[in-house]
Amino acid sequence: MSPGYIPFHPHPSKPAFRAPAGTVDAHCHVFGPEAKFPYAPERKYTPCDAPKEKLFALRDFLGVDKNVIVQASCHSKDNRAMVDALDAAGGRAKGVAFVGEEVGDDELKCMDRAGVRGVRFNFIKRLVDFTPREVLERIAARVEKLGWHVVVYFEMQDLPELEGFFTALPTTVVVDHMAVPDVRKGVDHAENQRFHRLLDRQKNFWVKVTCPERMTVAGAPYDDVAPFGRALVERFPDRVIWGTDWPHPNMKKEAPDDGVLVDFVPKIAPTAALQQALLIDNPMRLYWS
Ligand code: 0GY
Repeated sequence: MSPGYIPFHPHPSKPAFRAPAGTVDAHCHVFGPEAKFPYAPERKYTPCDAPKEKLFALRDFLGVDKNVIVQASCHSKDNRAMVDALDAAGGRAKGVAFVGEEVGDDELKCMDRAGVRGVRFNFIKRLVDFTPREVLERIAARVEKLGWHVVVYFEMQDLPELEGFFTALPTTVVVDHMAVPDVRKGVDHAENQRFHRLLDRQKNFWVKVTCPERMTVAGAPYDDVAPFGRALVERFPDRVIWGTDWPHPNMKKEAPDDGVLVDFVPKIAPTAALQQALLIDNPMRLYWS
């Protein structure tokens, strides 16, 4: 297990960009508190406690209206902290769960009532143990009946091996973190263009333009990542969503300033129409309709 963690930024800056009313932070997490919601024994890192109260305070500070709370690997299949946050959010949060095929139909229905709208399949080897594809296919078939989608987390160099599995999924598929490109290779690199072609062909695929802080080589304010986000937003304006990734689990060097992450938005969505789609219309369609 990863020995340490970087706690989230204690004093994020007030963003210069004013998020339009109704903005959704469509990728963030809650962790613990450990005393109430212990971390999973099989976790690969231990995060700092990042309870719902802190998330809601950050939401208000950044001028964001709603959250999509995504289950991260450190809580594994125990979705209680996430569901507890949905229950407390007064309709202002939806969720994405992590489940195994042993999950009961009653539990799925219960999570649906709480506001869960998707499951996450994580293909990052440093974060999770391997799950056979047939198991994931059976889970996808079950959640499809609830009208949920599948969020996939993988790194771009693994796309050739995963693409066939992804395109066979019966649900909407939401790709985490721009498919984690290697930004040193550039937007026009064959790997990134292959990902764009996949989105072109597969109208059921969406993408989160999130986590520049995980991909950057140059550091904040992430100008080396902006061209990747902007290319996606301009080419697929009605299938992109944005989020902070607070509390930034498993970051090894420094905690990003969430205000700077909000200020990344106009760099990737330069017009009011693109911002409206990215921050409000698209996430509302995917999570609240
Ligand atoms: C993220 C990124 C990470 C962690 C997780 O499930 C997770 O533990 O998602 C990561 O370490 O890249 O999406 O927040």
